[in-house]
Amino acid sequence: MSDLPGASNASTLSRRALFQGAGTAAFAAALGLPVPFARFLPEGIIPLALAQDGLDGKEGLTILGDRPLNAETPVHLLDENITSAAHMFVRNNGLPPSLTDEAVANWTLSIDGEVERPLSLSLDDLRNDFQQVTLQLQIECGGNGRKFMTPAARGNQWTFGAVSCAEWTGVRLGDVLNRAGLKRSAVYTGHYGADLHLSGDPEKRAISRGVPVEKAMEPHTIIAHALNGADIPLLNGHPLRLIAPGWPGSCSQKWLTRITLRDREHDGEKMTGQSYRVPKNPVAPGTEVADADMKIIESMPVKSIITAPQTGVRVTAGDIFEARGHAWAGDNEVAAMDVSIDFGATWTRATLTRPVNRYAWQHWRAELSLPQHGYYEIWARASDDEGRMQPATQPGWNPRGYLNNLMHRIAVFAL
Ligand SMILES: Nc1nc2c(c(=O)[nH]1)N[C@H]1C(S)=C(S)[C@@H](COP(=O)(O)O)O[C@H]1N2
Ligand SMILES: [Mo]
Repeated sequence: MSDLPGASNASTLSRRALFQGAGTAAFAAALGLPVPFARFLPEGIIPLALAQDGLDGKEGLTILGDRPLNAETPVHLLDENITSAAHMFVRNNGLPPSLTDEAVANWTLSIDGEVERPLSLSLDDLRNDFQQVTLQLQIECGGNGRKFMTPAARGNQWTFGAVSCAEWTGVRLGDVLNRAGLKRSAVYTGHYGADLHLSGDPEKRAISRGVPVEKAMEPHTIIAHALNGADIPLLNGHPLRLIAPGWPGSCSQKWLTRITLRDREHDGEKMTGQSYRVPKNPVAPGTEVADADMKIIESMPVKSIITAPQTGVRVTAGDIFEARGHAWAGDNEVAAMDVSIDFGATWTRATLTRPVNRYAWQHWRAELSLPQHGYYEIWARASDDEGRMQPATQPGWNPRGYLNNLMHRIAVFAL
């Protein structure tokens, strides 16, 4: 069902077992050892020996769950200016499609709904008939940081690593929509992908989200067929995915097969109810909020990470060392980056680059030194161009734990 390409070794077998929930016999086969207490292993718990073994084409990711498969990137592995495919997090709501060469060769993207001329485009059509663009675009899961919400919110307990900024190549969604001709009635998109609902029921959708037409027509919203100059990894949406940068990652449909133009807000799977929505007005932590009092998340908030040094590092007191990382701000630009070595009592301005293109990560660096032997933390916080700054603790609590842009901290020991 969700077989991965290149199935030839034991580790791939283990992954296949994980995907298919094939159970403990497959775990034992993959480990090459009996698992005497396998009958007690709770469902959904992956033997560590296999979890460490990782995922095809991925390196060092922390697996949060296997059905659906979700894996985040330890922050120090995000140190690259352009996230490599191996370090790109994975967020699945369902089961990735099984892709044969034939399925990829015959891939079509349909554009329908409120358009003058419905289109059916092959990968070659997209490559040959439209201007190709290459952009560095950040994608952050709406639930990144959920782990730090109090009271806790249900869902994947992402820490800081459900974010990436890679170099994507593809075509502007706006160019494709202009080719189809938007009717005046078109106000929202609805996205569909080839993955399966967790139940395996082909009638059900894992996720189908959309964006207002203004966001769809924005020149950085693209249909991508390549990542860092190569095919997109299967787990990140091969052979075609949407990227609506700066908005919750869920707007960036993977394994893209169809975009339908709607004459109203899209109401696909995970567009309604409490999914990817936050209270219209702030609520006290723990409050239950009626669906009618929730609004769809659009731009993600200002945020940053410290990618070096790695938390727990040992440095020599008095020596100068570099701290660095990245910052981003949804639809906005990051205007300033500050770091502190004294638990936020004083702050030093870091050097911050401009984005190479809108929606690209901005990179920051600061030279630091610690006055004497002891325990320190580096705290880092970004401010956007409208004066909004990352909070030291959780921002507005919301029922599903979205948009947690609290600042990142690392531990440092001075010898
Ligand atoms: N078809 C499809 N597209 C999807 C998803 C999915 O489950 N199925 N997950 C979404 C969510 S919630 C996020 S955060 C991003 C994650 O992208 P990545 O897995 O490539 O990092 O993909 C989005 N696109
Ligand atoms: Mo997400």
